[in-house]
Amino acid sequence: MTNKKDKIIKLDAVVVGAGFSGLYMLYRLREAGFSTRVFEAADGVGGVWHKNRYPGARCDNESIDYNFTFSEELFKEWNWSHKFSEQSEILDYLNYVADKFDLRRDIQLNTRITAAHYDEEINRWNIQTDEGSTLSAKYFISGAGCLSAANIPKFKGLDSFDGEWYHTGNWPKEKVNFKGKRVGVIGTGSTGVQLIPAIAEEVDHLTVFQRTPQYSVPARNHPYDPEYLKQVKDNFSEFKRKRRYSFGGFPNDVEARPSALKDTPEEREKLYEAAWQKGAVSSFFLETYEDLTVNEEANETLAAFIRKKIREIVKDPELAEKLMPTYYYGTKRPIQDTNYYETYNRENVSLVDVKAKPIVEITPKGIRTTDGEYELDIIVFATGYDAMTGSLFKIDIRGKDGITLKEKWEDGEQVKTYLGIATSGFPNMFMITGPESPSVLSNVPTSIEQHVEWISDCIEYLRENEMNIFEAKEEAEEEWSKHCREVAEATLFTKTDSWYLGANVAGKPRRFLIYLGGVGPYREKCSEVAAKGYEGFSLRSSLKKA
Ligand code: N01
Repeated sequence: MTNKKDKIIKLDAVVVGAGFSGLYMLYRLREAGFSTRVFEAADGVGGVWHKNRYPGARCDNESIDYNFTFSEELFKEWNWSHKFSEQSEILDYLNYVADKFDLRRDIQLNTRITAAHYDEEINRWNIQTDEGSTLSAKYFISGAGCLSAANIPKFKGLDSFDGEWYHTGNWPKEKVNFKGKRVGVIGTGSTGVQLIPAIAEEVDHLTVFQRTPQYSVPARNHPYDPEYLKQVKDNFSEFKRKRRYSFGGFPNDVEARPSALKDTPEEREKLYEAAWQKGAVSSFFLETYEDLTVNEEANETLAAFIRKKIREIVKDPELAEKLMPTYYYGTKRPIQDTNYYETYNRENVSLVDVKAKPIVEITPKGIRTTDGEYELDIIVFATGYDAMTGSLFKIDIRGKDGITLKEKWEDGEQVKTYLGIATSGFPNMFMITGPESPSVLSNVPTSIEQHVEWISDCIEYLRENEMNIFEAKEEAEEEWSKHCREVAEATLFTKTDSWYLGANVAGKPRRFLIYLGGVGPYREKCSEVAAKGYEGFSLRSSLKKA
């Protein structure tokens, strides 16, 4: 019998992760004739949508916008039930995609890639998996996602807890029974805000441990009108074009008014109130006026409007004050909800301000803050992710001279990429929605499609031109990183502690790793680079053919 460890599997491309990115990457590369295999640590396809099964999980982008457009047939035959679909429906969709395009035969589930080392001698990536396989690939492509490495704060004593605990990003498949239980939720980001109302009715008592009060706006989710879906589908080409060239990757860019400060308070109120009543994708509020993310005073007009709404909804004025957000609206991920603030009017829900009275430890019985001990049966960590770089750093990635990605990015003074797609010193490695691309500040499937198409075109170009080394040039990434920082620093985004900056993870260097120049302009820049023979990248041929 051959020992798995002795057998080296040779492939053109190895792709990490079977979410939106990995599925489409596999489809494109296979269509182009490259031997490709996707490795997925979970026991099913779907990426974050496979793992985020917590109660209340649903998409907070509009369903018809949040899907693939590479296949008109797929787009037209899939019917979303609601404006904001729940997790199980998105997971069904991704499974449907995997089956429709016969992708499963090249996806290896239950297998984590643990290491990927570039061998300069032979110009190949040596890749190890946790079940002992060794692979040799020309191209190493990460579709690991920006928000997949769970952030579980290192509270003292977690191991001693006698009850059950869960992180929302690794939710079990079996139903968690909250009935009659005293439940503590740590975290009030997009996830906590979805989860809290969804479990409040079932639990005996819910204690929310809040560090930063959040702005949230009503989603007003509803079943889709089939007539509306038909209209969108009938205009597929226009829908796709708009999505690709818009600022945020959505098909309907809103016509923002120039400045919140140029309208009268009454005009502003009318605009904000209309958005509040309509319910919308939360980022829509930022599109009411052009200066909301760059001007503190303008931002305050919207922040004050939402604070007023919180005071109207929450009946206990003292509690309402505890829920009052103070940061610049939109500089943490905008949130939308169904009955979030209303949930605090329930008798069985209480709020603990852990900024004022921090969590000291987890005890066998529950959570101890500086104010006392809260006895709990279940603790839910809705504490988010080690975003942007966490999923890459979970793999031991080494480029030229054995330098690890972590050494290059974290021990160096700055993460540096060219276009968020590649980084110097790591030839033939590509990142789908990598750091310094629009990624999480865009409609993510739009950005994934753009990167996947750019990467597969690039790999085809290398084949056609008989080249086998592709690498970002240091000077190009230097310039791009500087540009990314300058764009971000001209906004209010860098003035708030958020996961965009890595501020949610203790000890993580504070860097803004998302390109804020807009999806459309970014796409044009990437296309221009490709049209100029991949300017800013070094394309060459190794002596030994890979
Ligand atoms: O994570 P978060 P999330 N002690 O980082 C708190 C996407 N998403 O899972 O704000 C106490 O936003 C932390 O407090 P603070 C979406 O992009 C998409 O909610 O850092 N509290 C915060 O309240 C989203 O933005 C969908 O002070 C601690 C919370 O935990 C992203 O995922 C749905 C703490 C974490 O909030 C992440 O959202 C859901 C500590 N030590 C999520 N550490 C869609 O529908 C952290 N917190 C597409």
